Formats: sequence, C-alpha cells, structure tokens
Amino acid sequence: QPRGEGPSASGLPSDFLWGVATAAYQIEGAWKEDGKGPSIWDEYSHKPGNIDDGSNGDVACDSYHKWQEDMEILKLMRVKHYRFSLSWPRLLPDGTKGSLNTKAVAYYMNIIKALKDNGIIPLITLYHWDLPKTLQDKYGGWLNESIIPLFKDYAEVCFKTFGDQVKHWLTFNEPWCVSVLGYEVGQMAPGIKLAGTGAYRAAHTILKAHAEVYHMYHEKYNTDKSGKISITLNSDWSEPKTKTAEDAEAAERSQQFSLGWFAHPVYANGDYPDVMKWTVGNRSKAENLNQSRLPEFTDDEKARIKGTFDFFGLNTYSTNLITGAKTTGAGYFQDIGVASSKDPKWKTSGSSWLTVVPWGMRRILNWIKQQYSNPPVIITENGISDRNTTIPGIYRDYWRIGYYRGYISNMIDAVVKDKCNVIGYTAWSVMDNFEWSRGYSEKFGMYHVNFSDPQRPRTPKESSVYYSMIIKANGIPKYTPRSFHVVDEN
Ligand code: GBH
Repeated sequence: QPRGEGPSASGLPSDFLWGVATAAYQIEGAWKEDGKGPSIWDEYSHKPGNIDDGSNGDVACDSYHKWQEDMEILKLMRVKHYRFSLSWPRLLPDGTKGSLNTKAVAYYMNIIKALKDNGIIPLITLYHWDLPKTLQDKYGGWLNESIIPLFKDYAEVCFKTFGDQVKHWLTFNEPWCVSVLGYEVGQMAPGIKLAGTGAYRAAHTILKAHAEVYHMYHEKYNTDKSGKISITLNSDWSEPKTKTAEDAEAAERSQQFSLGWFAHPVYANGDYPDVMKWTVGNRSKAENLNQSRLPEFTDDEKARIKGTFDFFGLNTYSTNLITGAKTTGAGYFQDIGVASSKDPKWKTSGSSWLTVVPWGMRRILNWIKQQYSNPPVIITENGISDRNTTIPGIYRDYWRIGYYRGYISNMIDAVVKDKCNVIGYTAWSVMDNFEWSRGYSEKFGMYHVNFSDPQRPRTPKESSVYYSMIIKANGIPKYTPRSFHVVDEN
C-alpha cells in the first residue's frame, strides 16, 4: 500500500509520520515472568490504596504474550511508526547491566523485527516510568545522581542490542510527571512526598542523565548518522484566564514552570528558565534557606545539556485557564503562584484534567516555535479517555473522533498557516491500557480491551477506523462516514 506518497491535500509533507503509542508497564503484563525484575510500579500498584480501582499492571493487556495480535492491529491501522517503551527491569532485572535477561531481549527483538518487516518505524522510549525497584531501594531513584551511570549503562545495552534496527529513540517520557508526581506529591510511583525539593532534585538528575545518553548515542552508536534521539516532554496549554497583563504573565510563568523547566535547558541555553530561577530563588530566601531549592547547573553541565536533541517530543492533551494567585509554603505548585481552572463550556472526557480544547494544540505549537527557534516537533502523545462506559456505546466513540479531528486540524493549521515544524503525530493510545493511578477506570484506546476476559480480546472502536482514514489522507479526510455522526450524545 502507498505510504505517504502522492500529493497531500492537507499541506502536510508527504513523509509526515503518523503513529500510535503505548508504554511497557501499561500494556505488557507478565510482571514476574521469564526473569523480569520488579519495578517501582509493581511495588506501588500492589500497595492497597494507591490505584483507584485497586488494580495493577500484573497482566494489563497481556501484550507480553499477545504482541503478534498487537502487530496485526498496527498493520490494519496502517501506522507509519509505533512508539513503545522498553522495560528496564525486564531487560536488566536488578537494574545493572550484569543482569541482562536474554528472554527480554528476544521479546523486544521479535517486536522490532515484525515492525520492520511491515515497514513500521519503531520509536523507542527508554524510560516510561518503570524504574527497577532495586535502584529505588538502593539509591533513592532519581533523587540521587548516582543512578546516572546506571541509566547510561542500561541505555548502552539497548543501543548495542537494538541499535542496528532502531533509529528513533527517546530517553525519558515526561520527566515532569516523574519528578512532580513521583517525588514531590507522591501520586505516582515511587510515591515520595518531598514538597519543595523532590521534584527539582529529580528533574535535575533526569536532565543530566538525558544529556549523558544523548552524547553517548551520537559519539558511539549513531555511526551512520541516520539515528535520532531526544526526550519527550508533557505540557498542556496555559491560556490566560482574562485579558489582563497579570494573567498573561501568570500563564507564561505557568508554561515556563511546566514545559520550560525541561525544554529551556535542552532547547535553549542549558539552564532553567530565568523566571524559575528568580522565583524559586526569592522564595527560598524568604524561607531563610541559604540556597535555592532549585539546584544549579555548573557551566560545564549547561554546555553538556544544551542542544541535546534531534527533535522536540511533545505530549499534549488539554488546556487550562491560568490566573495569578498568592501562595504560601514551599512546594513546586506554590512556587508557580497561579490558580488553574477550566471553562465550563469545554467538553469533558473520562479524565478530570482532560477537557477538549483543540485550539490549545495550535497555541502550544506556536509557543514552542517562538521559544526554541522552531525545532522539528514530533507529537509523541495526544488523545482522549472514554466518557461513555457502556457497551456497545463505547465502540461508537464519536467524541474521540471529534477530539482527533479537532486537535489534528489545529496541528495542520499550525504547520500550514503558522509554519510550525511538526514532522510527526502519535495518538495515545492504540488500545485501552493500565492508566497508572487511575487503573482501568480511564481508557484512551482506539481499540477496546476486555480486561475481565483472560484472553484480553481487542475490539476496534470507530476512532481506529477514522484514524486510519487520517493516515491515508495524510490529513483530515474530506468525507466522514455517516455512521460516525448518527450516534446521539448521551
Ligand atoms: C501521559 O501523561 C502518559 O505519558 C501516558 O502514559 C498516559 O497513559 C497518558 O498520558 C494518559 O494520561 O491528576 O490533575 O494532577 C499525560 C500527562 C500529566 C496527564 C499529569 C495527567 C495529572 C493531572 N499527565 N496529569 S492531575
């Protein structure tokens, strides 16, 4: 079948990358099979009270056994790339390179081979949150810079093992979530609550680890120069709540504290945004601390971090209205000094934080273009959770079709009208999966997975057909099948 050939009515380049994404812990299951070591998510989800529905990823979509079926879905959908993550504790059960698990190598090698045999580009995330438990226990995880060489070792094993086959890499998925939710508010594994310092310390370690792996890849493994490696950052769009200068400033500050925190070091000058350094520094002083809670990079470290990207990986889902707010106490959210809200007119989803605001996509892409000199962007995640939990209604997911149509149209406007350099788009997710602390209560799939059936059957929702049409049209298809419109909102 033709892939990205021929004229493209949408104005997107004909080699535009359309794909879908997953992550190891969310789909694989087989949590202690074939030598896999425990991860911090195994431990966290097994502790009562941490996951909304008391579930865990022990089996999840059982993709460890059903990857061939997943492959058929990817082929049917005609995706050009598949973004998935490797499980560090599956490959290195005790976290260190000496513990290499050959069964895990075989598992991922099979997937990579099958993708390539079908002309699907693998885009691999090295770290999508499932840290080997041993490294959390022994070092305190990302709070401790001693784990940088261990992450580097793990990355090196992956480059050595899969690097001939795989040319598209991401070091970290959403360091914001790891840092803030994992080490500051404790809403994700490892569940550490260190208000005011945990997130900043974890982020500092992650940025350094990312830079080390970026340099190692280019110095030792990307010998034919065909490979690309970057980091994926998450950010929703911060829209000023009113037209006042104060709200404009608050929204910009919020954007800098979320996306700029990681993007400014990598894509600008090797260092945190000025507004972060200034704000956290002043607040630390007011707290009588003798140094800022935001750690500092040395000049050498800045030079090492600056420019460690081959593209900009962006996960974006929604928009928030931002207004300035007086805050007290030491904490990442207090430091930002804003209040965030939703417009009651915005459509909702199965996730409280996820409202449907398609124009937010265009604005965040323009913000990235303006802030970081228009880097090539791959949207590495975008999608919506179910808000209708009844079957068969769940298969007629017209709200998901509407979401994709709206967000992708705005992405196309950003490319065609605003000249934003977006080179790829990845939908989250190909199938329902384990949604972290929300368990199986929120589902982002274009395929339904029946989690009460041991076979974990996958069934297409209408959005999967619509997304294939988008891929085929290399943009929004001119005609939408009537059946996609006739389902009543309920
Ligand atoms: C992504 O994170 C993840 O990469 C992916 O694994 C996940 O399945 C997908 O999104 C869908 O959620 O509870 O109000 O504090 C998206 C970014 C940032 C979205 C944190 C949820 C929590 C908001 N996430 N956010 S709140």
